[in-house]
Amino acid sequence: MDFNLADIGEGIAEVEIMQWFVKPGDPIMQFDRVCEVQSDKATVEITSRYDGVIDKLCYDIGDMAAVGQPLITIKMEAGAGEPESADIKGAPPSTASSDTASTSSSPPKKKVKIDASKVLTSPAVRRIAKEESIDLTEVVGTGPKGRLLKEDVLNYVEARNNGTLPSSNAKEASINAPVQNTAGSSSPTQHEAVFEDRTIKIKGLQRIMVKTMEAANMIPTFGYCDEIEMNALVEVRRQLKETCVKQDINLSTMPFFLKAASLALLEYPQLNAHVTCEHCTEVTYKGSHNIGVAMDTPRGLLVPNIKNVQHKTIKELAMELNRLQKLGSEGKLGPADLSGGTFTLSNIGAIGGTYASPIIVMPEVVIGALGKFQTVPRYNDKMEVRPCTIMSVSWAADHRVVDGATMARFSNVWKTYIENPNTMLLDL
Ligand code: CAO
Repeated sequence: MDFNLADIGEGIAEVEIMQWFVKPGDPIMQFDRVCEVQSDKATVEITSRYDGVIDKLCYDIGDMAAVGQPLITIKMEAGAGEPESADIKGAPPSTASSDTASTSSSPPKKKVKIDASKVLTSPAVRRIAKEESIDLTEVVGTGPKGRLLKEDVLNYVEARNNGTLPSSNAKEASINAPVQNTAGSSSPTQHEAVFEDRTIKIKGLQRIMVKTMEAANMIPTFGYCDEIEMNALVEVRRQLKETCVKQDINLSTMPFFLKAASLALLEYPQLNAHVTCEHCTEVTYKGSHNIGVAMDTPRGLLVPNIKNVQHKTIKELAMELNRLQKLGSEGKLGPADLSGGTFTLSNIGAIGGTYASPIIVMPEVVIGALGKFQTVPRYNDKMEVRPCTIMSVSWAADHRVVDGATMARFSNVWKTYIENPNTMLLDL
Protein backbone atom coordinates (compact mmCIF):
# COMPACT_ATOMS: atom_id res chain seq x y z
CA MET A 1 0.00 0.00 0.00
CA ASP A 2 1.02 3.61 -0.48
CA PHE A 3 2.41 5.43 2.54
CA ASN A 4 1.64 9.09 1.87
CA LEU A 5 3.62 12.01 3.22
CA ALA A 6 1.39 13.44 5.91
CA ASP A 7 0.64 17.15 6.24
CA ILE A 8 3.34 18.50 8.55
CA GLY A 9 1.55 21.80 9.11
CA GLU A 10 2.59 25.44 8.65
CA GLY A 11 1.25 25.35 5.10
CA ILE A 12 4.24 23.31 3.94
CA ALA A 13 3.44 21.79 0.54
CA GLU A 14 6.72 20.02 -0.20
CA VAL A 15 9.86 18.93 1.59
CA GLU A 16 13.28 17.75 0.51
CA ILE A 17 14.33 14.16 1.14
CA MET A 18 17.52 14.39 3.19
CA GLN A 19 18.19 10.70 3.87
CA TRP A 20 16.48 7.34 3.80
CA PHE A 21 16.71 5.04 6.80
CA VAL A 22 15.22 2.13 4.82
CA LYS A 23 15.60 0.53 1.42
CA PRO A 24 13.42 -1.78 -0.66
CA GLY A 25 13.20 -5.19 0.97
CA ASP A 26 13.72 -3.95 4.52
CA PRO A 27 11.17 -5.12 7.04
CA ILE A 28 9.57 -2.19 8.80
CA MET A 29 7.40 -1.78 11.86
CA GLN A 30 5.20 1.00 13.16
CA PHE A 31 7.26 3.93 14.54
CA ASP A 32 10.45 2.79 12.74
CA ARG A 33 12.24 5.69 11.07
CA VAL A 34 11.56 5.93 7.33
CA CYS A 35 13.40 9.07 6.25
CA GLU A 36 14.51 12.53 7.19
CA VAL A 37 12.94 15.46 5.35
CA GLN A 38 13.66 19.15 5.41
CA SER A 39 11.41 22.14 4.93
CA ASP A 40 12.21 25.82 5.41
CA LYS A 41 10.92 25.43 8.96
CA ALA A 42 12.71 22.35 10.22
CA THR A 43 14.28 18.96 9.67
CA VAL A 44 11.83 16.21 10.58
CA GLU A 45 12.07 12.41 10.80
CA ILE A 46 9.13 10.55 9.29
CA THR A 47 8.19 7.29 10.98
CA SER A 48 6.14 4.40 9.69
CA ARG A 49 2.50 3.93 10.52
CA TYR A 50 2.44 0.31 9.33
CA ASP A 51 4.19 -3.04 9.73
CA GLY A 52 5.39 -4.67 6.53
CA VAL A 53 8.23 -4.77 4.03
CA ILE A 54 9.44 -1.76 2.07
CA ASP A 55 8.47 -2.23 -1.56
CA LYS A 56 9.53 1.04 -3.18
CA LEU A 57 11.04 4.40 -2.27
CA CYS A 58 9.23 6.99 -4.36
CA TYR A 59 12.02 9.60 -4.29
CA ASP A 60 15.79 9.87 -4.44
CA ILE A 61 17.76 11.83 -1.88
CA GLY A 62 17.54 15.51 -2.81
CA ASP A 63 14.12 15.18 -4.48
CA MET A 64 11.22 17.34 -3.33
CA ALA A 65 8.40 15.18 -1.95
CA ALA A 66 4.85 16.50 -2.12
CA VAL A 67 2.58 16.42 0.92
CA GLY A 68 -0.27 13.95 0.42
CA GLN A 69 1.59 11.98 -2.26
CA PRO A 70 3.13 8.49 -1.81
CA LEU A 71 6.49 8.56 -0.05
CA ILE A 72 7.07 4.79 -0.07
CA THR A 73 5.04 1.72 -0.82
CA ILE A 74 4.88 -1.06 1.73
CA LYS A 75 4.03 -4.72 1.29
CA MET A 76 1.78 -5.53 4.16
CA GLU A 77 2.67 -9.28 4.39
CA ALA A 78 5.76 -9.10 6.55
CA GLY A 79 8.35 -11.88 6.66
CA ALA A 80 7.80 -13.26 3.15
CA GLY A 81 11.54 -13.76 2.76
CA GLU A 82 11.88 -11.56 -0.30
CA PRO A 83 14.30 -8.87 0.93
CA GLU A 84 17.28 -9.94 -1.20
CA SER A 85 15.45 -9.82 -4.52
CA ALA A 86 13.94 -6.46 -3.67
CA ASP A 87 17.34 -5.21 -2.62
CA ILE A 88 19.00 -6.15 -5.89
CA LYS A 89 16.07 -4.88 -7.94
CA GLY A 90 16.25 -1.48 -6.30
CA ALA A 91 20.00 -1.01 -6.42
CA PRO A 92 22.01 0.27 -9.35
CA PRO A 93 24.97 -1.95 -10.22
CA SER A 94 27.76 0.41 -9.29
CA THR A 95 30.08 0.35 -6.27
CA ALA A 96 30.70 -2.96 -4.57
CA SER A 97 30.43 -3.37 -0.85
CA SER A 98 32.44 -6.09 0.84
CA ASP A 99 29.23 -7.41 2.45
CA THR A 100 27.23 -7.88 -0.68
CA ALA A 101 30.12 -9.02 -2.83
CA SER A 102 30.61 -12.05 -0.61
CA THR A 103 26.93 -13.12 -0.61
CA SER A 104 27.05 -16.70 -1.80
CA SER A 105 23.78 -16.65 -3.76
CA SER A 106 24.85 -13.69 -5.89
CA PRO A 107 27.03 -14.02 -8.94
CA PRO A 108 30.57 -13.16 -7.83
CA LYS A 109 30.80 -9.98 -9.94
CA LYS A 110 27.35 -8.63 -9.03
CA LYS A 111 27.71 -5.24 -7.34
CA VAL A 112 25.06 -3.81 -5.09
CA LYS A 113 25.28 -0.23 -3.93
CA ILE A 114 25.56 0.32 -0.19
CA ASP A 115 22.91 2.52 1.36
CA ALA A 116 24.55 5.87 2.26
CA SER A 117 22.31 6.15 5.32
CA LYS A 118 24.03 3.06 6.74
CA VAL A 119 27.52 4.56 6.53
CA LEU A 120 28.94 5.07 10.01
CA THR A 121 29.29 8.85 10.47
CA SER A 122 27.82 11.93 12.15
CA PRO A 123 24.95 14.17 10.91
CA ALA A 124 27.43 17.05 10.52
CA VAL A 125 29.56 14.97 8.12
CA ARG A 126 26.44 13.91 6.22
CA ARG A 127 25.55 17.58 5.86
CA ILE A 128 28.96 18.44 4.41
CA ALA A 129 28.73 15.48 2.04
CA LYS A 130 25.29 16.60 0.95
CA GLU A 131 26.41 20.18 0.36
CA GLU A 132 29.31 18.91 -1.73
CA SER A 133 27.10 16.37 -3.55
CA ILE A 134 29.26 13.47 -2.37
CA ASP A 135 28.10 9.88 -2.20
CA LEU A 136 29.23 8.80 1.27
CA THR A 137 29.68 5.23 0.11
CA GLU A 138 32.52 6.45 -2.12
CA VAL A 139 34.60 7.76 0.77
CA VAL A 140 36.89 5.69 2.96
CA GLY A 141 36.40 6.17 6.70
CA THR A 142 39.60 6.35 8.74
CA GLY A 143 37.92 6.50 12.17
CA PRO A 144 37.32 3.61 14.58
CA LYS A 145 35.54 0.69 12.85
CA GLY A 146 35.81 2.59 9.57
CA ARG A 147 33.79 5.55 10.84
CA LEU A 148 33.75 8.39 8.34
CA LEU A 149 35.37 11.47 9.84
CA LYS A 150 34.96 15.07 8.75
CA GLU A 151 38.51 15.15 7.42
CA ASP A 152 37.83 12.05 5.31
CA VAL A 153 35.12 13.94 3.48
CA LEU A 154 37.15 17.14 3.27
CA ASN A 155 40.13 15.20 1.88
CA TYR A 156 37.82 13.60 -0.64
CA VAL A 157 36.48 17.02 -1.69
CA GLU A 158 39.99 18.35 -2.15
CA ALA A 159 41.08 15.31 -4.10
CA ARG A 160 38.02 15.65 -6.29
CA ASN A 161 38.58 19.36 -6.84
CA ASN A 162 42.26 18.80 -7.58
CA GLY A 163 41.41 16.08 -10.04
CA THR A 164 43.47 13.57 -8.04
CA LEU A 165 40.58 11.31 -7.19
CA PRO A 166 40.95 7.78 -8.58
CA SER A 167 38.69 7.84 -11.62
CA SER A 168 36.15 5.02 -11.60
CA ASN A 169 35.81 3.71 -8.10
CA ALA A 170 37.36 5.89 -5.45
CA LYS A 171 36.54 3.68 -2.52
CA GLU A 172 37.97 0.48 -3.96
CA ALA A 173 41.09 2.27 -5.09
CA SER A 174 41.50 3.87 -1.71
CA ILE A 175 41.06 0.57 0.09
CA ASN A 176 43.94 -0.77 -1.96
CA ALA A 177 46.09 2.22 -1.06
CA PRO A 178 44.75 3.56 2.23
CA VAL A 179 47.89 5.51 3.11
CA GLN A 180 47.24 7.95 0.27
CA ASN A 181 43.90 8.95 1.73
CA THR A 182 44.84 9.73 5.32
CA ALA A 183 44.50 13.18 6.84
CA GLY A 184 48.25 13.84 6.90
CA SER A 185 48.83 13.30 3.20
CA SER A 186 47.87 16.76 1.98
CA SER A 187 49.40 17.57 -1.34
CA PRO A 188 51.21 20.90 -1.81
CA THR A 189 48.68 21.95 -4.44
CA GLN A 190 45.59 21.37 -2.33
CA HIS A 191 44.85 25.06 -1.67
CA GLU A 192 45.22 26.13 -5.26
CA ALA A 193 42.10 27.59 -6.85
CA VAL A 194 40.25 25.48 -9.41
CA PHE A 195 39.68 27.59 -12.52
CA GLU A 196 36.87 25.50 -13.86
CA ASP A 197 33.15 26.16 -14.23
CA ARG A 198 31.06 24.17 -11.80
CA THR A 199 27.30 23.87 -12.08
CA ILE A 200 25.59 22.86 -8.88
CA LYS A 201 21.94 21.95 -8.43
CA ILE A 202 20.11 24.41 -6.19
CA LYS A 203 18.41 22.32 -3.56
CA GLY A 204 17.53 22.03 0.10
CA LEU A 205 17.21 25.24 2.05
CA GLN A 206 18.56 27.19 -0.90
CA ARG A 207 15.74 25.98 -3.15
CA ILE A 208 13.23 27.06 -0.54
CA MET A 209 15.04 30.41 -0.35
CA VAL A 210 14.60 30.84 -4.12
CA LYS A 211 10.84 30.61 -3.75
CA THR A 212 10.38 32.71 -0.63
CA MET A 213 12.74 35.47 -1.76
CA GLU A 214 11.20 35.70 -5.22
CA ALA A 215 7.80 36.09 -3.61
CA ALA A 216 9.07 38.62 -1.04
CA ASN A 217 10.75 40.63 -3.77
CA MET A 218 7.31 41.34 -5.27
CA ILE A 219 6.46 43.47 -2.23
CA PRO A 220 6.73 47.22 -2.91
CA THR A 221 9.25 48.14 -0.25
CA PHE A 222 10.08 51.43 1.39
CA GLY A 223 13.68 51.72 2.60
CA TYR A 224 14.77 53.96 5.45
CA CYS A 225 18.23 54.22 7.03
CA ASP A 226 19.71 56.01 10.02
CA GLU A 227 22.75 56.05 12.30
CA ILE A 228 22.60 55.25 16.00
CA GLU A 229 25.12 56.38 18.61
CA MET A 230 26.06 53.33 20.60
CA ASN A 231 28.41 54.76 23.28
CA ALA A 232 25.92 54.52 26.14
CA LEU A 233 24.69 51.04 25.19
CA VAL A 234 28.22 49.71 24.75
CA GLU A 235 28.99 50.93 28.30
CA VAL A 236 25.77 49.49 29.82
CA ARG A 237 26.41 46.16 28.18
CA ARG A 238 30.01 46.17 29.43
CA GLN A 239 28.78 46.71 32.99
CA LEU A 240 26.14 43.97 32.83
CA LYS A 241 28.08 41.41 30.82
CA GLU A 242 30.16 40.15 33.77
CA THR A 243 27.05 39.53 35.88
CA CYS A 244 25.53 37.55 33.04
CA VAL A 245 28.73 35.55 32.46
CA LYS A 246 28.53 34.39 36.09
CA GLN A 247 25.07 33.04 35.30
CA ASP A 248 26.33 31.40 32.12
CA ILE A 249 24.50 33.87 29.89
CA ASN A 250 26.11 35.58 26.92
CA LEU A 251 24.80 39.14 26.85
CA SER A 252 25.29 40.71 23.44
CA THR A 253 23.71 43.96 22.27
CA MET A 254 20.89 42.10 20.48
CA PRO A 255 18.64 41.77 23.57
CA PHE A 256 18.71 45.58 23.93
CA PHE A 257 17.83 46.03 20.25
CA LEU A 258 14.98 43.55 20.64
CA LYS A 259 13.62 45.21 23.78
CA ALA A 260 13.87 48.66 22.21
CA ALA A 261 11.98 47.37 19.17
CA SER A 262 9.25 45.91 21.34
CA LEU A 263 8.87 49.17 23.31
CA ALA A 264 8.71 51.14 20.05
CA LEU A 265 6.15 48.69 18.67
CA LEU A 266 3.90 49.50 21.61
CA GLU A 267 3.71 53.00 20.14
CA TYR A 268 3.48 51.81 16.53
CA PRO A 269 1.56 48.50 16.61
CA GLN A 270 0.80 48.79 12.91
CA LEU A 271 4.39 47.66 12.22
CA ASN A 272 3.91 44.40 14.14
CA ALA A 273 1.62 42.91 11.56
CA HIS A 274 0.91 40.22 8.99
CA VAL A 275 -0.62 40.77 5.57
CA THR A 276 -2.32 38.24 3.36
CA CYS A 277 0.50 37.52 0.98
CA GLU A 278 -0.73 37.46 -2.57
CA HIS A 279 -3.22 40.27 -2.90
CA CYS A 280 -2.73 42.06 0.42
CA THR A 281 -6.44 42.20 1.10
CA GLU A 282 -6.17 42.05 4.89
CA VAL A 283 -3.73 43.18 7.53
CA THR A 284 -3.66 41.64 11.02
CA TYR A 285 -2.07 43.66 13.81
CA LYS A 286 -0.44 40.98 15.93
CA GLY A 287 -0.94 40.98 19.67
CA SER A 288 2.42 39.43 20.60
CA HIS A 289 5.82 40.79 19.72
CA ASN A 290 7.42 37.62 18.34
CA ILE A 291 10.58 39.19 17.03
CA GLY A 292 12.58 37.20 14.50
CA VAL A 293 16.37 37.21 14.53
CA ALA A 294 18.03 36.42 11.20
CA MET A 295 20.63 33.82 12.00
CA ASP A 296 23.62 32.67 10.02
CA THR A 297 23.69 28.91 10.68
CA PRO A 298 25.62 26.01 9.13
CA ARG A 299 22.38 25.16 7.27
CA GLY A 300 22.15 28.69 5.91
CA LEU A 301 19.92 31.63 6.78
CA LEU A 302 17.23 30.82 9.34
CA VAL A 303 14.95 33.25 11.15
CA PRO A 304 13.84 31.89 14.53
CA ASN A 305 11.82 34.28 16.63
CA ILE A 306 11.66 35.13 20.31
CA LYS A 307 8.09 34.90 21.49
CA ASN A 308 6.42 37.64 23.54
CA VAL A 309 9.38 39.98 23.69
CA GLN A 310 7.03 42.51 25.32
CA HIS A 311 6.86 40.35 28.46
CA LYS A 312 10.57 39.45 28.70
CA THR A 313 13.42 41.16 30.53
CA ILE A 314 16.68 41.86 28.75
CA LYS A 315 18.24 38.93 30.61
CA GLU A 316 15.44 36.62 29.51
CA LEU A 317 15.89 37.83 25.94
CA ALA A 318 19.62 37.06 26.17
CA MET A 319 18.84 33.55 27.45
CA GLU A 320 16.36 32.96 24.65
CA LEU A 321 18.83 34.21 22.06
CA ASN A 322 21.55 31.94 23.51
CA ARG A 323 19.16 28.99 23.29
CA LEU A 324 18.22 29.75 19.68
CA GLN A 325 21.85 30.28 18.65
CA LYS A 326 22.80 26.92 20.18
CA LEU A 327 19.96 25.13 18.40
CA GLY A 328 20.83 26.94 15.17
CA SER A 329 24.48 25.93 15.32
CA GLU A 330 23.43 22.30 15.96
CA GLY A 331 20.89 22.34 13.11
CA LYS A 332 18.08 21.65 15.57
CA LEU A 333 15.81 24.67 15.21
CA GLY A 334 12.26 23.38 14.94
CA PRO A 335 8.91 24.71 13.73
CA ALA A 336 7.99 26.11 17.16
CA ASP A 337 10.91 28.56 17.04
CA LEU A 338 10.82 29.17 13.30
CA SER A 339 7.17 30.02 12.90
CA GLY A 340 4.91 32.76 14.17
CA GLY A 341 7.31 35.71 13.83
CA THR A 342 5.76 39.17 13.62
CA PHE A 343 8.73 41.53 13.05
CA THR A 344 12.40 40.86 12.25
CA LEU A 345 15.86 42.19 13.05
CA SER A 346 18.90 41.06 11.10
CA ASN A 347 22.27 41.80 12.70
CA ILE A 348 24.35 41.46 9.56
CA GLY A 349 26.86 43.83 11.21
CA ALA A 350 28.02 40.90 13.36
CA ILE A 351 29.63 39.74 10.09
CA GLY A 352 30.37 43.15 8.60
CA GLY A 353 29.06 45.98 6.47
CA THR A 354 27.45 49.32 7.16
CA TYR A 355 24.13 49.57 5.27
CA ALA A 356 22.04 46.73 3.91
CA SER A 357 18.90 46.25 1.89
CA PRO A 358 16.99 43.58 3.81
CA ILE A 359 14.10 41.60 2.35
CA ILE A 360 10.88 41.32 4.30
CA VAL A 361 10.09 37.96 5.92
CA MET A 362 6.59 37.30 4.64
CA PRO A 363 3.89 37.77 5.84
CA GLU A 364 5.48 40.34 8.15
CA VAL A 365 5.65 44.00 7.14
CA VAL A 366 8.96 45.32 8.53
CA ILE A 367 12.55 44.12 8.81
CA GLY A 368 15.56 46.02 10.12
CA ALA A 369 19.19 45.25 9.23
CA LEU A 370 21.88 46.41 11.65
CA GLY A 371 25.33 47.44 10.47
CA LYS A 372 28.74 46.99 12.02
CA PHE A 373 29.64 49.11 15.07
CA GLN A 374 32.32 51.59 14.05
CA THR A 375 34.16 54.11 16.19
CA VAL A 376 34.33 57.39 14.28
CA PRO A 377 34.97 61.07 15.18
CA ARG A 378 31.78 63.07 15.96
CA TYR A 379 31.01 66.53 17.35
CA ASN A 380 29.31 66.85 20.72
CA ASP A 381 27.00 69.73 21.77
CA LYS A 382 30.02 71.98 22.44
CA MET A 383 31.36 71.30 18.97
CA GLU A 384 34.21 69.22 20.39
CA VAL A 385 35.32 66.19 18.47
CA ARG A 386 35.07 62.93 20.42
CA PRO A 387 35.15 59.23 19.49
CA CYS A 388 31.71 57.81 18.93
CA THR A 389 30.57 54.25 18.26
CA ILE A 390 28.03 54.33 15.45
CA MET A 391 25.74 51.62 14.13
CA SER A 392 23.58 52.03 11.06
CA VAL A 393 20.11 50.60 10.71
CA SER A 394 18.42 49.88 7.38
CA TRP A 395 14.68 49.32 7.57
CA ALA A 396 12.53 47.82 4.82
CA ALA A 397 8.77 48.23 5.18
CA ASP A 398 5.88 46.94 3.11
CA HIS A 399 4.72 50.21 1.58
CA ARG A 400 1.28 48.77 0.85
CA VAL A 401 0.46 48.99 4.55
CA VAL A 402 3.22 51.10 6.14
CA ASP A 403 3.93 54.66 5.08
CA GLY A 404 7.36 56.25 5.23
CA ALA A 405 6.50 58.72 8.00
CA THR A 406 5.35 55.94 10.33
CA MET A 407 8.50 53.97 9.61
CA ALA A 408 10.66 57.03 10.35
CA ARG A 409 8.80 57.82 13.61
CA PHE A 410 9.13 54.23 14.78
CA SER A 411 12.84 54.30 13.97
CA ASN A 412 13.27 57.52 15.96
CA VAL A 413 11.68 55.96 19.04
CA TRP A 414 13.79 52.81 18.68
CA LYS A 415 16.91 54.91 18.24
CA THR A 416 16.15 56.99 21.34
CA TYR A 417 15.87 53.86 23.48
CA ILE A 418 19.21 52.58 22.21
CA GLU A 419 21.02 55.88 22.54
CA ASN A 420 19.60 56.26 26.08
CA PRO A 421 19.33 52.67 27.31
CA ASN A 422 18.44 53.79 30.84
CA THR A 423 15.10 55.05 29.55
CA MET A 424 14.14 51.44 28.84
CA LEU A 425 14.12 50.87 32.59
CA LEU A 426 11.14 53.17 32.91
CA ASP A 427 9.07 50.99 30.63
CA LEU A 428 10.08 47.54 31.91
N1 CAO B 1 28.97 45.15 14.88
C1 CAO B 1 30.13 44.80 15.43
N2 CAO B 1 30.23 43.75 16.29
C2 CAO B 1 29.11 43.04 16.54
C3 CAO B 1 27.87 43.37 16.00
C4 CAO B 1 27.82 44.48 15.11
N3 CAO B 1 26.68 44.86 14.55
N4 CAO B 1 26.95 42.49 16.44
C5 CAO B 1 27.58 41.64 17.25
N5 CAO B 1 28.88 41.99 17.32
C6 CAO B 1 29.89 41.34 18.11
C7 CAO B 1 29.39 41.03 19.49
O1 CAO B 1 29.52 42.16 20.32
C8 CAO B 1 30.23 39.84 19.88
O2 CAO B 1 31.50 40.22 20.32
P1 CAO B 1 31.95 40.29 21.87
O3 CAO B 1 31.23 39.22 22.59
O4 CAO B 1 33.40 40.13 21.82
O5 CAO B 1 31.56 41.64 22.29
C9 CAO B 1 30.45 39.13 18.58
O6 CAO B 1 30.18 40.06 17.55
C10 CAO B 1 29.57 37.92 18.40
O7 CAO B 1 28.24 38.31 18.57
P2 CAO B 1 27.12 37.19 18.39
O8 CAO B 1 26.97 36.83 16.98
O9 CAO B 1 27.41 36.08 19.34
O10 CAO B 1 25.86 37.86 19.02
P3 CAO B 1 24.69 38.78 18.55
O11 CAO B 1 23.65 38.50 19.56
O12 CAO B 1 25.12 40.16 18.39
O13 CAO B 1 24.16 38.25 17.12
C11 CAO B 1 23.12 36.74 15.61
C12 CAO B 1 23.49 37.03 17.05
C13 CAO B 1 22.42 35.43 15.56
C14 CAO B 1 22.22 37.83 15.10
C15 CAO B 1 24.41 36.73 14.74
O14 CAO B 1 25.29 35.77 15.25
C16 CAO B 1 24.15 36.40 13.30
O15 CAO B 1 23.94 35.27 12.90
N6 CAO B 1 24.20 37.45 12.44
C17 CAO B 1 24.08 37.28 11.01
C18 CAO B 1 22.68 37.60 10.56
C19 CAO B 1 22.56 37.46 9.05
O16 CAO B 1 23.14 36.59 8.44
N7 CAO B 1 21.79 38.35 8.45
C20 CAO B 1 21.63 38.36 7.03
C21 CAO B 1 20.24 37.97 6.69
S1 CAO B 1 19.94 38.09 4.98
O17 CAO B 1 20.75 36.83 4.38
